[in-house]
Amino acid sequence: MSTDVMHIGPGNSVAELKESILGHFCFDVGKSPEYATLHDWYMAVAYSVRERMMEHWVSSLERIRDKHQKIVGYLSAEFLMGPHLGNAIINLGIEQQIKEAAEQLNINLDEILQQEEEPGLGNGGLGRLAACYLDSLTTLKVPAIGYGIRYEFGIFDQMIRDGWQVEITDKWLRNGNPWEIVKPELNYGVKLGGKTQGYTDEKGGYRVKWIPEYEIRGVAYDTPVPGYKNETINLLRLWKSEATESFDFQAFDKGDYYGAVHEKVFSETISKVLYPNDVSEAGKKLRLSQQYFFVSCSLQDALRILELRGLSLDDLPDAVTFQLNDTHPSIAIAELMRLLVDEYMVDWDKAWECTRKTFAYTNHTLLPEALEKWSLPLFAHILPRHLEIIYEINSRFLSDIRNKYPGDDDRIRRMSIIDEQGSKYVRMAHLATIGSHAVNGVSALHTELLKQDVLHDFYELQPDAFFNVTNGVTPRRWIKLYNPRLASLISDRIGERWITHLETDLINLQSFADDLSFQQAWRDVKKQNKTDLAHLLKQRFGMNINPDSLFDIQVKRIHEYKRQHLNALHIIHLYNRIKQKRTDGITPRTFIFGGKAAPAYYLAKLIIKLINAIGETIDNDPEVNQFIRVVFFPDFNVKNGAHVYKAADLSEQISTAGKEASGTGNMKFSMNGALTIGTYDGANIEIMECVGEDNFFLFGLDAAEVKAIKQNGYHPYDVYNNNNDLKEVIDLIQSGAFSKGDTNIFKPLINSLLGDDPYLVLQDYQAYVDCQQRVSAAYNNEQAWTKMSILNVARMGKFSSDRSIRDYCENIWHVTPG
Ligand code: GL4
Repeated sequence: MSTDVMHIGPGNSVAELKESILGHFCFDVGKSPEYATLHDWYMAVAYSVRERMMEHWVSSLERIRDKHQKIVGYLSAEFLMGPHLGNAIINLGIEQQIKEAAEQLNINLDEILQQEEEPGLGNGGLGRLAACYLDSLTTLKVPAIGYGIRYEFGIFDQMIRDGWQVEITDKWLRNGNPWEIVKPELNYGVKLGGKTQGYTDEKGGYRVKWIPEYEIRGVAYDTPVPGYKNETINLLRLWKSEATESFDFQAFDKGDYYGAVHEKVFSETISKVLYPNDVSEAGKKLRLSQQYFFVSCSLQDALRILELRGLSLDDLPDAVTFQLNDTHPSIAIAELMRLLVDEYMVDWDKAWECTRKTFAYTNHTLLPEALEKWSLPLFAHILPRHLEIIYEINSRFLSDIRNKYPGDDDRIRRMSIIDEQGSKYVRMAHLATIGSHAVNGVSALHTELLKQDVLHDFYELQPDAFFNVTNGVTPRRWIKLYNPRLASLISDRIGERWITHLETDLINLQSFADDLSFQQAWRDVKKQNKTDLAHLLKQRFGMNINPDSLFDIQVKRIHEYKRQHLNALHIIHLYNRIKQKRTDGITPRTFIFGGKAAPAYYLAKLIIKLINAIGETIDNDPEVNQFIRVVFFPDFNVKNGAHVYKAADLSEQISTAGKEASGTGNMKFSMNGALTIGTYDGANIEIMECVGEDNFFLFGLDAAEVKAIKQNGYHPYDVYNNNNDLKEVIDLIQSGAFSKGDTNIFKPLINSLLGDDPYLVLQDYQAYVDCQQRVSAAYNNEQAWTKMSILNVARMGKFSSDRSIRDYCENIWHVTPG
C-alpha cells in the first residue's frame, strides 16, 4: 500500500512543476490564465507545492506506525507560522525549479510570495517559538502534532494614524487558505457548563458524571509541516468550533428562528478570535472556554490515535508525550484525569500516574500579570467537573506536603493550586507543575529565577523535575529563506551543512573573520539588505532613510518591560545634543521600531505615539535629520520581519533584567550579523557568552541588582533630579517639543517614569547612553565592526531550534530523533 502511494508522487522537474501549476490553475482556480490575478497564480503555485508535501505526509504516517514511534503532542494556544509558501519551497528543496517554472510561465515568484496572507495565530515570541519548534521537530524526524486553535481572526493588523496605533481585524481567511485540509470526520464533542452528579456504578463504586449545559464540536483542520529536505511531514492540527447541530429544530418548529440559530452562533464564537495580549492575562470566560475546547479535542484525538495503533490506555505515556506551551493548555491535566477516571473508569492513582508521565510544562514568563489564574465562580461555571477534579488533585498533593513538612502551614498556602486569599482563584501554573513530570524554563537565567522564586517550593520538593531548555529559532526560515544573500555567502565558504547542523558547522566561519575580501563581501550583503529595506519603507510608507547610516532596530511587542521608551530617551538625548550643536561623536543612525501594543494597554500605545512624534519632529528638522531619523514600521509580523532582521546593524535587547524570559528576536538579529546592545537578561546572557563579551554591548543592572534596588526603595525622581542630561531629555518631552506644544499628551508616561518607574528606565538611562556612545565609536571602525559581525554569526550555532528540540528529546520527552 505504502509503495503504491509513493508511486503517484508528483515529480519536481521544471516541466512537471509547470504542468502542475497550470493544472491547478485550470482545475482549482478555475479561470483562464488571461484573466488571472496574482492571487490566482499564488493559489495555483501553493496547491502545486502542497501536493508535493502530501506524498511525504502519508509515508511519514506509515513510518510512525511501523516503527511504533512516540508522538510529541505540542499543545499551544498560539502558532505564529508565518507564510507557508516560501518555507515549503526551500524545505522541499525546489527553489531553483520553481523559480524557473515561474519564469517560463511569465510570473514573478517574489510577487507571488507577497500574495500570501500570513496566518497570524499568535501574539509574539511564544507563538513563533511553537512554529520554529514544529520546523525543527520535522527536520529532526521526530513525529509530532502541533495542536491548537484555528482562530478565524488572528492577531489584529496594525495601522498607524496620526502616530497612534489603530487595530484592524485580521481577515486572513478571506481569500481562502490553500494550506489546510479540513477533516470533517475528525470531530469531537466538547461539553461546557452545567453540573455534576454522583452515582453508583455496577460494582458499587461511587462515580461522578458531568451533565453539561451545552456541547459544541471541534473539527480538525490540518496543515502539513515539511522538514528540511528529508521527505518528512508533521501536522499542525487546529480545531475550529462548530455547533453540534446547526439548527435547533425544536426551536425552529415553534417559529423561533433566531433561537434556533443562536446556538450555532455561540458555538462558533469559541474559535472566532485570538486574544491579543502578550504576557498578560485578562481572566475572561471565553478565553478559558477556548483553552478547554482545544485541549479536550486534542486529548480525545490522541486517545483515538492510541486506539488506532492497537494500544491500551496503559501505553499512553509511551505512545504520546504532551508538551504544555505555557499554562494556556494546562487544563489538559484535569481533562485527561476526567477522561480516564469518569469515562474510561480507570482508578484515580493509576490515572494520575499516567497523567504525570504524559505531561511536561514549559514556563515562558515570570511576570505576575501573566501567571494565569481563574476565579473560582468563573471556573465552576464553565468546568464544574474539572474544578472537583482539581480539588481532589490538590487535596492529595497537599496531604503529601503536610506529611513532608509537618506544621508548615505557610508552605501549604503557598503551594496550593487554590489561591485562598481574597476572592479565590485556581492557579494554573501550580496545576501544570504538579501534573507534569518535567518543568522547564526557556533560558538559563529564567530557569534559575523560576527555581529561586516563582516555583521555589516546587523545586525544593522535586529538584530533578526542573530543566532548562534555552529557546532557539530555525535557521531555515530565519537565515536561508529570509537572508538568501548571507546564506549563499556562508555556503560558499563552509558548505551547506550549516542549515541543519548549525551548532557544529557555523563556527567554521570564524576562520574568515579577518579575511579582508570576505569582510568586504559581508559588508556588501548587509548594505544590499539595508538598501532593500530602505526601498520598501519608501515605497510603502514614503519614509526616507539612508542605507549608509547605522540601522539601530528594536522590533518586538510594545511593553514597558521591554523598554522601547528607554530607546526613545536615548534618541531624544541625541536630538538635544544636535540642537545644542554638540555633534561630535554622533554617528548617523536610523532608529527603526516595530511592534504591536495590546489594544487595552494604554501606556504601550502612548509609547508608540511618542516614537512617532519624535520621528515626525525630526523629519521636519533638517538640522537634526542629517544625523538621525526615526521610523516606526507599522504592522510588525513574520512577513515584515523578513525584511528587518537581515538589515540590522544593531539589535536592541534592553529589557529590565529578570523580566524577559528568553527573547528570540535577539537570536534572529545576531544570526543575521547584527551586534547586540543588551541587558543581562534572558537569552542575551547566553548569546553574550557564545559570541564573546568583546562582541556584545552590555549595559545596566543585572537581575540581582534590580531586585536589590527595589527592595531598598527606588526613587526615580531623585535619579531624574541628579542627572542633568536625563532631566533635559524628560523636560523636552514635557515641554511639548515633540507634540506641537501639547504638554499633556505624554504626561501619563512621564508620571509613570518619575512616579514609580516599575521597569527602572531612569535607573539604567546613563549606562545605556554611555553604551550607545561605545556603539557609535565601534561602528566607525568598519573592519573591526565587520569582524565582530562575522564572529556573532559564527558563534550563534547554539541558538538553532534544532538544538532546543534535541534538548527536549533527550531530557524531557525521552524520544530519539530520526
Ligand atoms: C514569552 C517571553 O516573553 C519571551 O521572552 C520568550 O522568548 C517567549 C518564548 O519562550 O515567551 N512568554 C510569553 S507569555 N510571551 C513570550 O513571547
